[in-house]
Amino acid sequence: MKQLDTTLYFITDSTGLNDDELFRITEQALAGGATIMQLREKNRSTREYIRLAKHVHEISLRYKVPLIIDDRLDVAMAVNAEGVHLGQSDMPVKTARKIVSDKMIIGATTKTVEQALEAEESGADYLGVGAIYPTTTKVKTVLTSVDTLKDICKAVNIPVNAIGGLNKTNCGILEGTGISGICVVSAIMKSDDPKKAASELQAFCRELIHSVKSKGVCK
Ligand code: TZP
Ligand code: MG
Repeated sequence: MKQLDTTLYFITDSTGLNDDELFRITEQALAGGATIMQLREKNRSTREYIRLAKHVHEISLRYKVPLIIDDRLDVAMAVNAEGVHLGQSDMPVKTARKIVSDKMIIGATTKTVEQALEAEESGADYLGVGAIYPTTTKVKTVLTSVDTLKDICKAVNIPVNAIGGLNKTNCGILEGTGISGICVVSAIMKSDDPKKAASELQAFCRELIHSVKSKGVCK
């Protein structure tokens, strides 16, 4: 298994932002303590996606934070990103793993124990599970219960991150679930002070995971 720190997984959303604003928020999120990040672009041409990914990768390399590209293995490979994140309607994890070596991080979105086990078996390195709360970020998703999240954490041996509507005031609900971290978009992207938001979330989340681990609740 890879040594991945998914404690605070920052995901971008460039909707309504120019490039400089996106890069500035990305830099602040990483300076604040995001431990892994994803560039998530839904409405860009391949060329634009690669252009942005190259630039964001220059930033993430400076902070030694792994960059994951959403949906597109080709874009991830083109910019030498550290990983790719695949949903249930993207390239299957097994297919992606045939194309790339074990070095490439592959993440998968899963909503059931069955999907989680299949992703793990196919070579996924971590899972994103949610949405835990309703989200204002543009995404096709349904809510996942905290019980299902717990079941998934118990069923697999790879890191599981919760996602969806999470912020520092509501992620206490995740205590004892067995997660390795949280994924956030708006809690950082829409903050007036993204660096502070990332720093607070990281500290809170580390405490949440550590306190549970020390009680022996999760693996
Ligand atoms: N998948 C499930 S919820 C979600 C994704 C990509 C969006 C999470 O965004 P936010 O703003 O942290 O709720
Ligand atoms: Mg996807």
